[in-house]
Amino acid sequence: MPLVCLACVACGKYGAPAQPVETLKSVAPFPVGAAVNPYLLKTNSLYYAVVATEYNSVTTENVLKFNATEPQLNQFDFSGGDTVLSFAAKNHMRVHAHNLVWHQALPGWVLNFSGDSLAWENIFKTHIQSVVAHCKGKVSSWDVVNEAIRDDDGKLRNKDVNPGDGSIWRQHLGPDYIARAFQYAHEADPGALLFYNDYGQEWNGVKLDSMVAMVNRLKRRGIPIDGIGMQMHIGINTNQANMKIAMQRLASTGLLIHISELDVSVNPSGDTNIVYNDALQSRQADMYQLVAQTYISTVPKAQRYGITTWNVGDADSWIPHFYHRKDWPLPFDSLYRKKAAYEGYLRGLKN
Ligand code: 9MR
Repeated sequence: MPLVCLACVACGKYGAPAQPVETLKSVAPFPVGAAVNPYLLKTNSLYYAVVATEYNSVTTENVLKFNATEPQLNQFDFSGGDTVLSFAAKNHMRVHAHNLVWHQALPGWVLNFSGDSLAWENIFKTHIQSVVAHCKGKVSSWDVVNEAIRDDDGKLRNKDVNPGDGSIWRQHLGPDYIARAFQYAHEADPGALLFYNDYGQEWNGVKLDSMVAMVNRLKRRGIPIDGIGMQMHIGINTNQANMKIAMQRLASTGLLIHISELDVSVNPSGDTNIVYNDALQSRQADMYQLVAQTYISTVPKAQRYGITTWNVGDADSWIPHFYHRKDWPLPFDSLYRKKAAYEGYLRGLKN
């Protein structure tokens, strides 16, 4: 028998349980999530452990998008989505599903589809209702319509008007396609919370005004919309005052507010010689802290749907690939170790 100091036993030092370690979800007064992908959940145990330990909400990054779920007309594929849904169920996590209607991530058959407005309405409604029905009972919420508003004038994207990044849905279904998307989704799963999700609210006042007006119109008409996703793909120089104004304006609709795709770029200008030094890491930590604090101080408690980062570790981020630049936008590094950004985020969530 080992020699044991009785005083230590009495004071709890000997064999005392380790102090509970703080995690994002243990300190946050609302759900905290990350966009995840099934490939990493299956192949990387570090990734799996970090997601399961730190978060209590997940968003499906790509696997419930149109091109993944209906790659051919009326042929549905939920393999990737089901992996994420069962991971979440096993770990008692909320699932925010993303997304039903977007002008991107469309399969070739939709882009090449030809038919009258009735035929277009049919593929639109069938897609929404099949995907929502499949996930019914396993997801809490949906991004029903994603990024429908233009950056330059706040009008609806329309492939007729801006072919490069216009919406094929607005082109073929008319401006009220947004309201109908919410109605179709609600019919298929009346229990799911339904969100409009977009980016740029913190830097684009025209777009912010247009978004607030749009959701207020939908609400007045009794369209089943429950929340707004504020993506917040921001950078270390993002303007604090504008961020707060955007949260205030969105919250003034009375809807739930989800910071839905947060990441903080440290290299927005694409400097090829950039070094991710202590100064940059600390500015990034401050920005993560500020976002969490601003959300807490600005969005009323009952309207806080939570904060979700877009991916988990720097190596998974969409930013370096999409912008062809070096960047480290997330709270975890490429080996899923906590960064200064994580500590800043934690501080902000504790606020
Ligand atoms: O992170 C996603 C990336 O892996 C995909 O290639 C891309 C196209 O489907 O979409 C990215 O996620 C986007 C999200 O769905 C909507 N808001 C912007 C996100 C970053 O581009």
